[in-house]
Amino acid sequence: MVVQVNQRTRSSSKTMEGNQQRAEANILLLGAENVGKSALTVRFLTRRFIGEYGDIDSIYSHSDKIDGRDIGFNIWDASYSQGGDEVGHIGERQLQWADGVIMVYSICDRASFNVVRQQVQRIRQAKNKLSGAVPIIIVGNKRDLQHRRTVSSEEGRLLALSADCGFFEISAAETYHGVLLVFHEMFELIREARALKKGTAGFRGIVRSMSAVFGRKRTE
Ligand SMILES: Nc1nc2c(ncn2[C@@H]2O[C@H](COP(=O)(O)OP(=O)(O)O)[C@@H](O)[C@H]2O)c(=O)[nH]1
Ligand SMILES: [Mg+2]
Repeated sequence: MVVQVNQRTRSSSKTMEGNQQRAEANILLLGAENVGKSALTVRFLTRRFIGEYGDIDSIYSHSDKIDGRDIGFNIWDASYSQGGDEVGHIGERQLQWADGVIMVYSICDRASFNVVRQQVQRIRQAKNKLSGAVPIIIVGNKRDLQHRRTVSSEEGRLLALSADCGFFEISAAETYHGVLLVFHEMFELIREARALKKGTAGFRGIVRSMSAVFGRKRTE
């Protein structure tokens, strides 16, 4: 695991656009404390679940291959306490850096679901057009703790639909596969968003932009 102490610049991802050999994606993890943001990150980086994690705001770099293409993931595991007193605060610097945002809550912690709701609204209502359109995936974590569930899958899915976000319920503790799916889907959404911006969207991208115009939401 490589810990990047210094923040990477946003331009690093831009210089890679269009290059079929290697692409970079800056992914920001947001959500309340104790929901499993670090567990998700470490699972993706090492395939392991180690149980306890510090609360350090860090950016990690990780290389992966998707469809034979090298992808450089830069993952910002944001510390919630950084936001000060304001609930659901998101730093401007974080949003400028991010190509995509993964918002995590725990299915047994309703307060953490409310934090995600607030953060999604904040991003979608942002005056800055760029952050208003940033791809977001909402993740309900700790799926293994069904007996302590207080947030239903439907509530999570509805929130995602209403704000045009992806949605997954996973257990970082139990499986690597679900975590991998989240990051790979995030990369796919980032790729589509870049193509849309450049006017070279594929079929999926066109369907997405039509959905935005006619208000039909994605269900996947
Ligand atoms: N049962 C269960 N516990 C988890 C899961 N993911 C994380 N945890 C635990 O929840 C606590 C908080 O996790 P952490 O990743 O530090 O949360 P963060 O504050 O959002 O970064 C730790 O004790 C983890 O072991 C999960 O999927 N299932
Ligand atoms: Mg953490």
